[in-house]
Amino acid sequence: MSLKEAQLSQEQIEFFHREGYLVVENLFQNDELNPLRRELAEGIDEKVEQLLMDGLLTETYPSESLETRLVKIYRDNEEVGRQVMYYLEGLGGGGYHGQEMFNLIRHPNMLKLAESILGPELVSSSIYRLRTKVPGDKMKEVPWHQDSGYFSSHCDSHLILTCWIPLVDAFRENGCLEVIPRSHRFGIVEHHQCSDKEGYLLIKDENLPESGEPKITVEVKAGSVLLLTNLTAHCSLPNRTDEIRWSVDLRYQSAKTPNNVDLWPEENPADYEKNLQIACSPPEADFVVQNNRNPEKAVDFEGFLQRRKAYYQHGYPKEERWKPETVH
Ligand SMILES: O=C(O)CCC(=O)C(=O)O
Repeated sequence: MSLKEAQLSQEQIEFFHREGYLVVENLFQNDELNPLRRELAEGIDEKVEQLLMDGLLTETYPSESLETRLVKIYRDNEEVGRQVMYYLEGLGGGGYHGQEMFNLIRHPNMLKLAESILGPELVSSSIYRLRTKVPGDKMKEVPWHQDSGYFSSHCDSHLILTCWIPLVDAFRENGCLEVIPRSHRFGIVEHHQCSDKEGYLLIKDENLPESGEPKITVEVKAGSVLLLTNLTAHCSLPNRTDEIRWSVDLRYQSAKTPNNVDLWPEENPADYEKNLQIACSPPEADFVVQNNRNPEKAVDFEGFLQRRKAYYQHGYPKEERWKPETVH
């Protein structure tokens, strides 16, 4: 898609605000996602090589595709398969920070699309995730939630745009997302911590926002993008195929909304308090991706790595938002 076409139409913008989601078809030519796919395949190579040297695996399946190689490794030894996955994803899913991930976050079509909804001054955050959805892995079935459930409460009234980008065609059988249209109109609802999936929150069925709309299964082709608001209730289905459903979810917000782009973590109590009050996800680094008045403020790859590293090393706590009543 050309840059001009990546600009959403008025009709698309109205649909997004009314329904709380929007699928933007063919934002990328399929080969535009290949550099990231290649980089991920190289990451798998690297880790597999290391595990081989450590004597932890014998068969490495070098001729398998990105969709199938890890599945084979998992089937031989789940623990080893998880090591490869966590090497890429990081434990919380937000660890991946290769050059091609950054290139996707800064892709002109992504910025144009985000600008259509959020305006020209754009901040992105490290609350982006790489999802390696291995067939049958229950940990990869994400329960019903609103993204705001994971963010600080002072950001509930601000729009944080989730851009869910499958790297392969995503459909019901391989675990695409389900969404409740118009559910973003009811504010934040109560979330609980999942006891069988550490780190995940869920909305109990009886607390799901009653928009009157039936939930829908949103199938998205590789190259297309699903947009969600931070209050849109959604979940992801099980992967019942033999291949991995790879995807990334990126997040953008207007530079006018709370963010920590000007704050560098220091052992300074004033900054500590300030970050808790301003950032929507205090442990994670926000960074400027587009500033038309001061283009030099947008980070380059080195700046992106530097900010991520500084926040990772500092380890800011999050708001304790939901009481630790656990639900399966
Ligand atoms: O990709 C998935 O399976 C879940 C994604 C999700 O829940 C999110 O992006 O908030």
